[in-house]
Amino acid sequence: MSLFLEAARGQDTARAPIWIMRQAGRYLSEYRALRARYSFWEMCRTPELAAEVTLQPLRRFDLDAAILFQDIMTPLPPMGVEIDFSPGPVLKEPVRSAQQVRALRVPEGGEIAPFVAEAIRLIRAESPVPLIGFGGAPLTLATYLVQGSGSKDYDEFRQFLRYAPETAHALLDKLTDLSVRYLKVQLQAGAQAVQLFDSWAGLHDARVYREFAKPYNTRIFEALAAFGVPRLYIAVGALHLYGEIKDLPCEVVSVDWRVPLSHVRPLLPGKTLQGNLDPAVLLAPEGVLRAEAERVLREGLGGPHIFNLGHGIMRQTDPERLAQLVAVVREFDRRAHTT
Ligand code: 1CP
Repeated sequence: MSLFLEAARGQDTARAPIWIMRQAGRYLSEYRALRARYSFWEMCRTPELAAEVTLQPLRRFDLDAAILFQDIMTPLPPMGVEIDFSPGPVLKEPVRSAQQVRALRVPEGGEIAPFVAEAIRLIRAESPVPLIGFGGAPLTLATYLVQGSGSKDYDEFRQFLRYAPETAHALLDKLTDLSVRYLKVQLQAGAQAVQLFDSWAGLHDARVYREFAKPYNTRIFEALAAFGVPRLYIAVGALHLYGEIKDLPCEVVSVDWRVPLSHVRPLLPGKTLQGNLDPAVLLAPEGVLRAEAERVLREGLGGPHIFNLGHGIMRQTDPERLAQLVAVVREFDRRAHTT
């Protein structure tokens, strides 16, 4: 079995496997070259292009997992919403009324994104390492649908949860059904793990998380249990929510850079920890990069650890720096450091 899958299933491996959030993307010249010729949606919706971009970072770096090239917004247009990228998602018309929520369709799995299933088959035929499928968590998808675009503090969305809680639940319920169908399609096509991105969950207090996030995330993870693949979860800036997140039926929790892994370990009993180098460290000189990466590796001892960044890699990152990071992680023998 691969090191990534072993660690994701809870083994304290001799070396920490490594993959990088947003490892396919604009910091790579070969990505930018393709992107100059195709729109972002064209790249997502053409299986050969999506597979090619997924494989690009694996050709350059000795990574232990691949992540499907798509966006968290991929399954939403078939519900009846129009989304552009500039560069983040922008809704033509934000979804805010009960009537708009009622009008959203929940398509059958086969209708949602047939190009994704095909891309996964192409990737599996080529990739030397396991493939992680992914989706956006319902609360985070709803954040974009209601707010209408990226935002600093998503005030419209936070207001919506208070003014229209019933509409919010109706929306989250549909997004949950959609996500279960979409993620099942990915697993049936050959994805070997799934990560649920709850990027904006950290905006909310624990009470809001308990009401609007936890039951839906739980439903998704439970619906996928029968596949027996590792289920990964990330919420950014969410230390105050770990008392809830610890109960999610998933094997791995990805931690952002704000807190050392050793501090989080007792808060998430039984989970594999993933993370948590600050992506900004990849912009620092080589000596700083090594010292900070080794610190994260030491903090990750004492339980299963998958090395990653605390959030997505920045587009101004020099790919050479990522190669150095992979070398540092591969050299670090966790057994030699465990007393
Ligand atoms: O112009 C371009 O080339 C588009 C840039 C881009 C890319 C490369 C976007 C728009 N999405 C992606 C791909 C993507 N998105 C991946 C690919 C796989 C990989 O990691 O290699 C993944 C996993 C995502 C997931 C995603 N999209 C998240 C969750 C992860 C996170 O960063 O928290 C979120 C929040 C999005 C929304 C989104 N899509 C694109 C951007 C720039 C953003 C975020 C900015 C915003 O909120 O406005």
